[in-house]
Amino acid sequence: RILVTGAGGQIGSELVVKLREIYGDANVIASDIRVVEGEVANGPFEIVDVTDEQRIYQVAKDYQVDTVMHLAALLSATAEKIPKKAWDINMGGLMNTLEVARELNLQFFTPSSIGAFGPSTPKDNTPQDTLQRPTTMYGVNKVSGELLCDYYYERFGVDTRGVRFPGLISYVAPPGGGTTDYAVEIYYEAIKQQKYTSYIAEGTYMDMMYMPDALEAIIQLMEADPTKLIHRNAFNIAAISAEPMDFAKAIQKHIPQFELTFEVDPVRQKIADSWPNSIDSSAAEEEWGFQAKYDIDRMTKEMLEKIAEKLK
Ligand code: VAH
Repeated sequence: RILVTGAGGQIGSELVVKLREIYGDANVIASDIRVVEGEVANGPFEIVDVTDEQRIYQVAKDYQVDTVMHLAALLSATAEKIPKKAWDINMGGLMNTLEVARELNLQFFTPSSIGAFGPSTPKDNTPQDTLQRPTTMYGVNKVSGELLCDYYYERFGVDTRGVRFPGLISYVAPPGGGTTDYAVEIYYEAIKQQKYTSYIAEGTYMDMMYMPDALEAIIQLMEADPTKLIHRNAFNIAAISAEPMDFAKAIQKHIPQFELTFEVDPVRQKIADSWPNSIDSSAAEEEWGFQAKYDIDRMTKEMLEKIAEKLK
């Protein structure tokens, strides 16, 4: 049985559905700080505030879970607005969930991010093992989280595993308070108004990934043979290195009149500028067979079709 925290978020809302398809509804317990609508509600659900360790322990014990996928967190732009609260939730929640995993001997997944890299990290084809001096609270949380998860593996033998997610693009639940959210908004605005004003400047490359590839990566990593894993927290995974104009060009193949303009948000631009342009995922490919399936054209076709359906 699997407990998912942050099940109402951008990743959680789709991961829970996919896990239930694979392992059965009753075997995937969704949890979040507030009640969640939609498909996630079609199976076991519990209110869990990850800053309450006892509550996490109780739910994990009651359902006799053997795995926890910890997704509850504040994303980069939100974390910059409320850094102390971001630390309390992102690090306090992680420590609490790791402690429960240690006490109940649970397999453990939590995502890191390209946000775990900083301005002094090599920007192109960022290596798996490299300098990580992030300059955002979110980045500090992610690099600390990677170290904490590796510590719990080395010190207590907790089977912790993680991936450094690029900006994730999906049409089910919107991201909340991320820097890469423009790459989701652009598709909704393309359908609604055939135009979008990007808060990230032209020419700003970041690694992006379509949600189906992200979900596949989580499941593949968690099912990987542990004797093959040289790294654990966390693996670089990459799919699409793109700047706003790349999305515009891909959209214009379907909506020729689509127009992209720019009104840069200095706060989120600063965050984006501190992150890599592209990352190297060879360690994940070699150690557990990671392979992204969606490029920007295949993702764009599907995103526009699904959002058009959703907004009917
Ligand atoms: C964010 N979507 O923008 C998240 C992610 C790499 C970006 O961490 O904060």
